[in-house]
Amino acid sequence: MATSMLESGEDAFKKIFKFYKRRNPPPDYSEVIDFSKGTQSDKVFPLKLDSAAVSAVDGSMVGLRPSVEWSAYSLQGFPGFIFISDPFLGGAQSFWVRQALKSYPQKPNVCNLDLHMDPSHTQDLWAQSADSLRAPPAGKREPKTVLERLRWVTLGYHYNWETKTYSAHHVTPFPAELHLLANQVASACGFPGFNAQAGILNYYRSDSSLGIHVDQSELDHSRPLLSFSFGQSAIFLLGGLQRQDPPTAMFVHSGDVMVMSGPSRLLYHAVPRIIAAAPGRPTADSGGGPLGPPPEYSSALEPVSEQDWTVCCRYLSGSRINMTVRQVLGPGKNFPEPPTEEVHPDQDYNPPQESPTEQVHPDQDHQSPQDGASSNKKRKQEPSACLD
Ligand SMILES: O=C(O)CCC(=O)C(=O)O
Repeated sequence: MATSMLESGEDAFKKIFKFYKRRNPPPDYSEVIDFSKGTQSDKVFPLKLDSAAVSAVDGSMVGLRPSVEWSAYSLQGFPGFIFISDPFLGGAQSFWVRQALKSYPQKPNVCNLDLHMDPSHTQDLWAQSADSLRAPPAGKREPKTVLERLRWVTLGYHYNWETKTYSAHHVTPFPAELHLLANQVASACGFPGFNAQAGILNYYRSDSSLGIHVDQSELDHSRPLLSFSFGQSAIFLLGGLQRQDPPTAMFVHSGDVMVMSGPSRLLYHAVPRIIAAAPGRPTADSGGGPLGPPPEYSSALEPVSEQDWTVCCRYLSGSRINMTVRQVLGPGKNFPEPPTEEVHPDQDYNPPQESPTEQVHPDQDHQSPQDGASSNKKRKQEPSACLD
């Protein structure tokens, strides 16, 4: 959508969000930046990261190539925004996908299903779903498995969707391997000592979107926000400090890593659309492609069995997983005692929404996409109202 078509003073972000969310007719993607094509766009510049930050040995511990080999880019007009085009070793994405589906939804982590399901039914979503997902598709519309009803998981300091805050009183151990992954990526981007303290995993179906928001609930904004994507592709919109600033659209593919830091840490952003990954991209339907079981050299990553991989492939054939990792507190800092109003809630941060056409779950919030994207006021709704 040409920026010249926007009127001054209007909510340009909302207009462009709706443009890319539109189903009929589908949007024109010609202006969407594709970092996998390198510096094809004149807004994209190669970025030199700290080549010594992630060695071959350190990287392989978490499935990363050495940082000297990464394709990292900056984007004109967005200082502090870093896009790393799939820095993972061939096969290593499968480990992270399995973690996101099998391990991270487990207790004591928190997920959307906990809000309205009996605890005995949210104990092990993988075990409840694996057989159905392993079975060949029956052709007719099948009821969704609980894994397919997962919309978000929180890790570490658990984000409270109602108060839009983190608290010292609701914290569980942050997964060590994800901490290490985040630490290595952050180091390469110039943030040594990044301490992953909170994670929000978003699980998108093909018709999901994530509304326009700013991540500002963390108490220290000098630390970057890291984002890891797996599975189907998406359109990601990165805007400005105000809704009037027109966002830039970019494709995010499986394996891509985004870093929002410095002046880009508090920018509006959103995901208006999930897009089927192009053939040959490392997603579920690429069969024995690059997202297959990890190779021997990533020995620190527990291998993904064929059986588990079948489940992941079936899940990913229509889904995208995004893991954001955040440092909540500055180095050596604690939560203020007692908590004060100084905590700034995320504006409009809500988990991914599905389009109102998919009315599978009676208790799902059928908020229209426009509602999800248009309001700039803080939402006070119950988390369960906007979840599965
Ligand atoms: O799914 C994405 O790429 C974006 C996720 C996001 O914006 C968030 O969790 O704050």
